[in-house]
Amino acid sequence: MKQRLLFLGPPGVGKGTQAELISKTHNLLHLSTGDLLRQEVKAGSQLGKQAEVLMNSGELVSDELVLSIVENKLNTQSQGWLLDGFPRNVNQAKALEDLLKKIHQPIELVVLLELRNELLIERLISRGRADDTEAVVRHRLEVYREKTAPLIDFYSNKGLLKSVNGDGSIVDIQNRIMEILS
Ligand code: B4P
Repeated sequence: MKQRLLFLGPPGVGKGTQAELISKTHNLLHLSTGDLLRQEVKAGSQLGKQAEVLMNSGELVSDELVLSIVENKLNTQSQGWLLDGFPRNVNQAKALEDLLKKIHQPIELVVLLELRNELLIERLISRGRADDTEAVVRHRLEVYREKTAPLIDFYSNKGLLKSVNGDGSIVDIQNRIMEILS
């Protein structure tokens, strides 16, 4: 069973939903940079204040800020982990590679969740978070295509990537992911 996983895909595809389920059933540390940033925003920290403006406009938060969060969590980690929503661009992916080399914990599998734009927009707008208005969602999708989608080739070229259809019930998608983890 694969123990060091990365979930990749556009906003609203269900990365967070599936990551939570799979990390529980497989006893992995679930590390969502989105959740960690939202915690900082809620706590009103300096970091949270910087992140909030960017998140609410659909932009990515700075690499420096996100990397400091992830490094702290992974450095002390001995069990398996599931990274959800990180890395978000090639620079973050390269920094992660360096960090994982240092701690001798290479990625075992990158799961790419896929879904067409109309369904992504529908799901996010009905969720209704502060960054889920239609205009912001459309911008987040553009940011994804431009900055995050290049990671598909990045990981595919390393032979690490498997795609999963993100259309269907939560349980169906969970089963599809379980199949490729064994
Ligand atoms: P994230 O928190 O990562 O959120 P997301 O991509 O919008 O959502 P996700 O794909 O996890 O969808 P979910 O399961 O929730 O990012 C938010 C922001 O944080 C970014 O825009 C950025 O500003 C910042 N950020 C985060 N990481 C960063 C990084 N590394 N670098 C820089 N900035 C970063 O599902 C969406 C909805 O669909 C939910 O309502 C869910 O209930 C529903 N759903 C899920 N599965 C479904 C299904 N099968 N059928 C129907 N509905 C479903």
